[in-house]
Amino acid sequence: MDASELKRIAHRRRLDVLEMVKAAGTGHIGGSMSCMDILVCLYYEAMDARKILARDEGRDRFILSKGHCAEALYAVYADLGLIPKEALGTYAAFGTILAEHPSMKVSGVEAATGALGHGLSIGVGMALGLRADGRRARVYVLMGDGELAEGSVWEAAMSAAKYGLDRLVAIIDRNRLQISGDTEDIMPLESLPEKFRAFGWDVRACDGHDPASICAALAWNSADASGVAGAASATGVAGAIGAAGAAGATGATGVAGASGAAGTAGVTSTAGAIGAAGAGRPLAIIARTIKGYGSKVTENKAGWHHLVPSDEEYRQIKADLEAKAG
Ligand SMILES: Cc1ncc(C[n+]2csc(CCOP(=O)(O)OP(=O)(O)O)c2C)c(N)n1
Ligand SMILES: [Mg+2]
Repeated sequence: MDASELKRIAHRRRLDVLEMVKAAGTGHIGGSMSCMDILVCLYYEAMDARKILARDEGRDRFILSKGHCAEALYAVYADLGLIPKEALGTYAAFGTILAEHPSMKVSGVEAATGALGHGLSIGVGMALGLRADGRRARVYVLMGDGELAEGSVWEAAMSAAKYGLDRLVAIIDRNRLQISGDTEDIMPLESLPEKFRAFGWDVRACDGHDPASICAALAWNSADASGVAGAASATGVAGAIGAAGAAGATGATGVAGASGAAGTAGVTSTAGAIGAAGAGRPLAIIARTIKGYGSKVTENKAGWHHLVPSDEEYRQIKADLEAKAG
């Protein structure tokens, strides 16, 4: 699908989110709007939606670790036909299955989330299970950047590298805001790419509101992705970890010796290596986003993490999104 169509689809799904939150009188507009382009690129491009609809055992798995943004996921599910469109009107209502955080009662949901910091561990388990079953399916985990303050994320990151889970992809919605303010004030994350590399991961960066950029980062073997990956991840440190791990070297000499060659090789071959079975490194994609994306009313304002628009704000946000949705 072409990038401008993906972009329009994402804006239409943002309109669905707006309707859900306004009707329910609750919801997480900020984080839902920031991750929508990523969700659309995953479900309409990167993953095989037909296999997901058929619950095929070989389907790719997606885990919304930032489960507070369930309404964004429901909007995509309804459009794909996983749940009926009319069900969106029951979002967060008493007795609904479309609760404010996703549960496995909802067709398509692979893991119940909402308590932050667990999705990556679940993804590690799924990736191990799929590999044990001889399946080549991929596991994608979407996390918020504030969520990365949870220590369990880094335990999972270590184990993903230890087990060489090269079909596991962590996507970070890097909107730089969490519930009460700037991530760098609350719990500084930078340098995030270096943290993931130090944990033995490949790292790519993308513009989380540009479908072409997101899809390039999600691509497994394309030349584009290779460029992104090379630019983002080829350092002596990453190379050293990969090479030393592969060789079983633990001594300082082994790491230092591996650093130059492996670091250089990473520049050209990282994306290819990710696609190849047994290459051994999980992939982190850091998607630069804007919280509340789509309307000046909501963009980049921490308060919109969990606010409900007034009637006037609702009209303005709707007009802004409609102008972009086409
Ligand atoms: C374990 C846990 N602690 C606290 C919360 C409350 N909480 C819900 S959302 C949120 C902020 C999340 O920020 P971020 O991960 O950056 O999400 P986004 O900006 O994408 O909405 C917090 C602290 C939670 N859901 N789970
Ligand atoms: Mg955030």
